[in-house]
Amino acid sequence: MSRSQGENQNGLSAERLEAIRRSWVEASVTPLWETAVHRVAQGAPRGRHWRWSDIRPLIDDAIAVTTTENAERRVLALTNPDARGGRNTITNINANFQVLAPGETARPHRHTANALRFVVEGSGGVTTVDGKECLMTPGDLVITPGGSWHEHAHRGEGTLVWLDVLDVPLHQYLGTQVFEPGPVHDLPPTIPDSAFAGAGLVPVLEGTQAAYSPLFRFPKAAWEAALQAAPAHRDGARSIRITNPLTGAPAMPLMDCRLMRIRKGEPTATLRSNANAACFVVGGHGRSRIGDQVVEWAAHDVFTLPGHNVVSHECLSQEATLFCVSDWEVLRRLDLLVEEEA
Ligand code: GTQ
Repeated sequence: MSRSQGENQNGLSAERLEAIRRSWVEASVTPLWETAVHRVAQGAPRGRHWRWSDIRPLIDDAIAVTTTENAERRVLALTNPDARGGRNTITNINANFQVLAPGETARPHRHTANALRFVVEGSGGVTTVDGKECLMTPGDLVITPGGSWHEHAHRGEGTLVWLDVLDVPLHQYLGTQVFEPGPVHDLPPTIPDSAFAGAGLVPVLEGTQAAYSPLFRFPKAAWEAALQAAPAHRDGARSIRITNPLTGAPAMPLMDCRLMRIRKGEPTATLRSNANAACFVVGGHGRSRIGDQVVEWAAHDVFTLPGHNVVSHECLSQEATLFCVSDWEVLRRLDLLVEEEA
């Protein structure tokens, strides 16, 4: 059948088609066949990499630019154009560097997002979580679970720098992000860390417990000892998870935290997972294959492992330690986790 000019493939006139389009807009409907939702996946996103050698000078500049009186938090956020809106680090996870100069404090607040702090540089830091003081020396991990009051102080010398990892993107997506500034009020009861001094020995508690670990601080010496003693996997790597000692679940419900140690000449088994991770290089240097990409990393770099890629890590120093935070537990709980050795 021949089509007369001004008609489209359905025989509609240009005017009629235009009227239909206007009616869609007015009715707030969208023709799904004209959007990309049924597009076949174009392959996994690429990993992103922030080198410490690029970031470290920016930290001194951040101190020059603002004070903690002006800024709620002096934070340099690691932003990735591939992650929703270009403001996040990776799907479901943000990683940021936070900075305090000696004598500075970051005022108390709380939010529904879970956060953790992995100390990079400087000593004399203290994060107070629901009234519990947690010392921050390099390599220490401090969690500030969703809903807990937290504030930071630098009572030592030199610049204090730590990596913040938060599940903010997930809360943005779910619409559950709530922020409350201090002053602190309605502090919940907490359990002293000494109640967990023996591995596997936990107090019997009355009432309902929070969904997160009552231990907020995981000192470097403790995780180092556990990591060294962990049985090696077939590929030679050793890994530990940071858990809630009362339940064995992740220390915070929506972020899975692991420390992994790899050694020279023993690349990790290739694994494909649909979980998304942000990895901090605690020490050593090496490279990671992320799909067909190779990221060469050194101490204190941050890189992302976007889900669906085949991933393997390789150490180029004697040994290397990676701290990786992922949405693994979110996907697992939703029965969405897919992992395979590839
Ligand atoms: O220290 O409470 O990196 O509220 C982003 C938001 C850190 C914090 C961040 C925050 C914090």
